[in-house]
Amino acid sequence: MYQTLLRKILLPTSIVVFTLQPIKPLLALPLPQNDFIQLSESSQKPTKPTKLQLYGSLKTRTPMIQWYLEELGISYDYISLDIKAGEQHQPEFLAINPMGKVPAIVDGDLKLWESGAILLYLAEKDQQMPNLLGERAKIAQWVIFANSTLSPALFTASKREKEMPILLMPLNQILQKQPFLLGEILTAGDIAVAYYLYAAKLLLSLDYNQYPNVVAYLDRMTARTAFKNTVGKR
Ligand SMILES: N[C@@H](CCC(=O)N[C@@H](CS)C(=O)NCC(=O)O)C(=O)O
Repeated sequence: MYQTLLRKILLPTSIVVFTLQPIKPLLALPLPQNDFIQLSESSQKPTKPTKLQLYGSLKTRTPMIQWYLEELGISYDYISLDIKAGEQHQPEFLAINPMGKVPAIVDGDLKLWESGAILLYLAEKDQQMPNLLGERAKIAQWVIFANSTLSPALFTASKREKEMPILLMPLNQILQKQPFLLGEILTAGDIAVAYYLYAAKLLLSLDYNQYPNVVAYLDRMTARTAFKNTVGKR
């Protein structure tokens, strides 16, 4: 019986154990470098990290995006398009934004246009968005308000007189209580709203003197270093 046990179980096991022993340290060794190179060349292309690219033009909404990129400390390459010469309608740019409008960004595989969407993307990218769905929606609310309600109200002559008090009075009340639109912290919503308030003041010589908290807000926003390095320079 012992002989059978020795022959059937112990002997084969010990052969396996002893045969594997010298191999074990070999398994722990890294593969030779060349093997790694061949492996990665044949199975997957090495991905080169690329810098975010911003396509834009000076007298457009592009500086608003530059302002936020600067606030967040995100480095980027700027590709300037000559809007007057129609470079935004060239096939190279239409492949990025088929609508032929600036600003637009390319970030890795992502091509994104619409200034509001870009601001919200940058906030997400830089982990500036709160965890709570409702709080994230509030930031989107202000960005969309700036683009689709405030900007047309300020820049459309026929709307301005009627719309300005309707929008600026509540804005003035909100800014009486807090330094930024959503409280103590600057968000992408502040960049969008302050940008349009500033642009309308500059381009149309609007004054907001009836709304002192809006004036103080705009003074605070335009005193920021990131603003001075971008929008303020144009
Ligand atoms: N709602 C868009 C507006 C984009 C837009 O109209 N961009 C203008 C410059 S601010 C443009 O590219 N104009 C050139 C053209 O229309 O050919 C956004 O916020 O990005």
